[in-house]
Amino acid sequence: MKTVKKIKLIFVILIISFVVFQSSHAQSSQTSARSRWFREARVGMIIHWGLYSIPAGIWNGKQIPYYGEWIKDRASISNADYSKLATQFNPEKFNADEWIKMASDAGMKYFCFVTKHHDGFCLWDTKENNDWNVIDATPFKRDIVKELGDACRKKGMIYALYYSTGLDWHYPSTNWKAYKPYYFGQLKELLTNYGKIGYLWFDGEWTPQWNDSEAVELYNYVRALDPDIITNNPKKKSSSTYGDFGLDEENYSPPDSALRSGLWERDRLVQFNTWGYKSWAKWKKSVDLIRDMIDAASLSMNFCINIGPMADGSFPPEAKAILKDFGGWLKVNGEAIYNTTGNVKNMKINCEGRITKSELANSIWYVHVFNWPTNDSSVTITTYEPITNVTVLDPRISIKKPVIKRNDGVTTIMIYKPKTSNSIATVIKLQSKNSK
Ligand code: JFZ
Repeated sequence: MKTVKKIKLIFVILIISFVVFQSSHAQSSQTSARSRWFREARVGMIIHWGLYSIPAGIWNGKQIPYYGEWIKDRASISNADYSKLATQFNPEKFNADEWIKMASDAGMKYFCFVTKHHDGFCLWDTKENNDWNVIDATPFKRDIVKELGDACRKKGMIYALYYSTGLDWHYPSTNWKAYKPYYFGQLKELLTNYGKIGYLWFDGEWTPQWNDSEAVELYNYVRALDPDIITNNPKKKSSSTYGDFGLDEENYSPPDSALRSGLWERDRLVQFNTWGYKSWAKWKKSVDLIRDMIDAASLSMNFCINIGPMADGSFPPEAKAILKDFGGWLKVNGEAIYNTTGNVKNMKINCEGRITKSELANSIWYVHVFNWPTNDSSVTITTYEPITNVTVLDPRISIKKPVIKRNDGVTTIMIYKPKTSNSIATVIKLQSKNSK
């Protein structure tokens, strides 16, 4: 009898811990081993590239508004006309190693590729269809998902994948019964044939055919294929309450209050109002994008920059220039972004800027000064921390000896504006006696 009771008890404990584990995985992802690479990496790149990169925002001579990758929908292009794009897809300048080198030189630690967008076109050698993928339908006939994965591994870059789960205009996701085995089969290919995948990004969960039970089944299916993988929230991507991280996607940002808990990735465009390349869309300024990245880090969020390469497989020159600026800034100041957290309380600055804190060592903070105060030209930092050491990360910028005062447990640090400062952000490193 006793052993029966014991067995029963063990069973109950097992069931309870299973339920607790299931419901708490979103919270635990903030500290779990699975998400460690994500928390350390802080910055990545995502690529939107496919058949839609050929018209690049123009159809029948007209500029088509909204996202370039939505052109089939926004210009009401027939299936027959859209399919013709596949016969033209022959990006002779595509070189996976060059793309990954550009990402790496820009300071990016992970690389996410859109394997299948809403047009349903597959950029890998899928066996789930024989007419709507890069091998069977284009003259190019190269497995792009594989080439990029190999290039990432050579460079030590983490490889991540985007897959439009809830929306497919080619194999209609509205016919759920038929579509489900199709996309489950495709996810199996992507997660088993292409080496280790850092994260999987689901999309289309905002469509009417998508529901919560599909999302839960999908998440469990993917975790069974790869127990280490992390994913965005498959129920609602602008939330971090399910799955492993939420997305602060440009144009669909969650409210600030939502960003205070959970893991997050902020995604930003380099061209206005498009992810896929558009020949006529305006470009953003590097300074705004880099400050957006710093702001994300100051909120403990990752930052992922979106690039839409051109139809020939090359990056637009404007994108290259932006990436060069990221690389230049991160090369000197990366210490203040990688392996840091944000949400620093107990520290205030009197100018426009942000604060991050090292996760590698105790008691090291980074103050990112955007604009120096114009009135008295000195940055003042007040904190409870017993700061003793103040330096600038950029060796080309020299500051006068800062004034450090400590009164009633409050440290006040005054730093005079240097002759030359970084026009994006000058990073000041603060250390206390407790730093190690
Ligand atoms: C989606 C895609 O539609 C878009 O093309 C791009 O791939 C981006 C990364 O993700 O964007 C959204 C996001 C949210 C909604 C619509 C499109 N929404 O809530 O309606």
